[in-house]
Amino acid sequence: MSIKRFVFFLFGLMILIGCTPEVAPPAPLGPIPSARQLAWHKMEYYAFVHFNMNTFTDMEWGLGGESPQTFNPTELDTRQWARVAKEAGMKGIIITAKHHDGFCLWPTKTTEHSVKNAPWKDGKGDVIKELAKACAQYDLKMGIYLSPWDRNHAAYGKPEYVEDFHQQLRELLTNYGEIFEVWFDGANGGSGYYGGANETRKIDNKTYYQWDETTAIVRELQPNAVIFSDGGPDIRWVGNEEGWANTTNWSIMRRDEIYPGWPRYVELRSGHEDGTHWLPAEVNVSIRPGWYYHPREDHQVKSLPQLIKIYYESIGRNGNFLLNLPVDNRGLVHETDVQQLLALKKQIDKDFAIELSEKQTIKSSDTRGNSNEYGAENINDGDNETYWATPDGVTTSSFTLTFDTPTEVNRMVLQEYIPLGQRVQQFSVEAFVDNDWVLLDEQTTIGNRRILRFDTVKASKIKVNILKSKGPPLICNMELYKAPNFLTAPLISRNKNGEVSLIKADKQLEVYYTLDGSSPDRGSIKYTDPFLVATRATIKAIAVNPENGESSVVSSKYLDIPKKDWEVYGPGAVKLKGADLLIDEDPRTFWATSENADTNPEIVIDLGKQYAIAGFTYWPNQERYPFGIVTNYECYISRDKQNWQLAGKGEFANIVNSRIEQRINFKTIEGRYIKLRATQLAGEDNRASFAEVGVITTN
Ligand code: FUL
Repeated sequence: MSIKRFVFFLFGLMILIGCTPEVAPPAPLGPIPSARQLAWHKMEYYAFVHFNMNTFTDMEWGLGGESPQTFNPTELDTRQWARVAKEAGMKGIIITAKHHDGFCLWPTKTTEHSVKNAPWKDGKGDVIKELAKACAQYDLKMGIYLSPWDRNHAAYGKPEYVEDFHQQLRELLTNYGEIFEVWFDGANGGSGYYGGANETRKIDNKTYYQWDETTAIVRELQPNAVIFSDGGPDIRWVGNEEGWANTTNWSIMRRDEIYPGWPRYVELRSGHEDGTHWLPAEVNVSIRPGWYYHPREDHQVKSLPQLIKIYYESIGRNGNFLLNLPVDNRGLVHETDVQQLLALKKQIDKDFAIELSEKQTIKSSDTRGNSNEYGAENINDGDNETYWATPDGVTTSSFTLTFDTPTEVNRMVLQEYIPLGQRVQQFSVEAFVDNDWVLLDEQTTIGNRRILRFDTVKASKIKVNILKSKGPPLICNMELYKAPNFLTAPLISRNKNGEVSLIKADKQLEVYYTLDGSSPDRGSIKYTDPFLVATRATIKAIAVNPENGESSVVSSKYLDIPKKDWEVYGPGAVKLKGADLLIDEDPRTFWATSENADTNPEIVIDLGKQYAIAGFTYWPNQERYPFGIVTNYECYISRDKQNWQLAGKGEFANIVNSRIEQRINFKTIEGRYIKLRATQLAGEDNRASFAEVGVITTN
């Protein structure tokens, strides 16, 4: 028998006796994740809680000289935080144990600037201990944010402070059970209280905190915890605080180039294709504009469409999602935030309700070793430890799922088997619809988890083409879903010309509206394109899901006369340049009077013709750091811009804390010109700002 024949005989015999020859597993490719990083990838979605001194001083960055007496929550209940996080589907909570102002939420031995000198619980409280207990009760993991920058510490800038910083870390990692993540913030603005010195201190972010020693402490005390900073060493920042990763997102980076405060931070959004270390991205964003609680942002909690977008652009783009909850000064997650968190959970549950690839057949012509061990059926076996792999050298390939019956699909989840490295550089997805292949999407990276959203197709097959990969692609999971149309009330917007648009969150929805104040239903006017509303009207609109007839809640907006012919003047009948921003129907833009304005800055609006005016509206500045908010006003009306009649004066109560539209009604006066005078402004800036001004007419 020749050698060749003998080998065939041997293989035949082995198959006969049921023992398939073992296929060598694919070799790891490039940097691979550590065990602690792999565990972190499974965390997926968890809460950040910014709650500390700033919560009581209404600041984002405290100065460091605040009195511990200021920290005094009235209803602090960490179990409420944990319950909310759990109900929202989160897996852990990271707490700001110490922010830049230096106040410590636990009774540290390193400083007097802590809860032990606060009135809360007579100085016997420990927020970290309470949170650790609550997390244990709700089966959540706990993480710690410890700011390296400390604006309170007298020795900040000297080696003594770093000793205390390390000691604080030791306390936090020793006394509160298991910690899953330690969060080091790269921010440093220099100036501070520093024990009363009130000066600016510069440190070298790369060397001052002795990062090697810092890492060693974490490894020693919490070997399973990951360390977050701009550049890791375990987890990286995603390079923005808005809640998105790039569509190309490598979990690897040339880590040695990165340090806290790295100026090339935009590269953090995509990672480095030629990375030297596993360094996956965490997407941190707040549910409100600020990280800390400010009553003035109560109306700016992110909407459901905003949160959904963030979900798909973080978790769906190979990142983990760290959503910040600014716990309020009672010590509770605010009711509005709770409502939005639960709305997000409900919508995500709907989107991913029924997995469609289960029990369907997946095949590929390129299977490593032609055995089941690396066959395509591993892709939908519900087990992420098994995966499809191609033979060595085969980096372009595809796999196809065949449905028993044509099935509607609009979401795809794809996962690479990352313990052996991230590989895929380019891929596309096709659907077999009515005997034709249709391209659904073409993208770059997959990584731990990629979620694609596409228009619903009724497909008999779905094919994933790996177009480019650094080595044999290893795919451990694919899921398919048919998310229902995203049903939320339409957004009503009107431009300066008076044209109204009704914006829907999902293009599959139908929108119906009325202009007479009655409740809209499917028999009302169907919206197709923007339309002119030239008179006063209350528009009410609903979105309807044509799939099941379900309708959204009603959105409603009062529209007065269009602003098409309006012009804005300053004192002395000068037309104000750029002031159109205060009559552009968009409260996100604003216009402000100039620096050296009179003590009572004012604007005059020419309405183009005479109306019966019965009031006005004012939107205060919606900027993150607003200025020039008018708190007290006088309003005058004139027919000729010469003779003015006082129509109303007063205060916009609570406008700084609640920056919503103000509506002031007065006795009807005929006139063409309206003058708004600011008799008092919030803050020290003497400019008056106007985000939007409108009138209320009666004819
Ligand atoms: C930033 C900090 O300066 C903010 O205050 C906040 O803590 C955010 C999460 O990180 O760098």
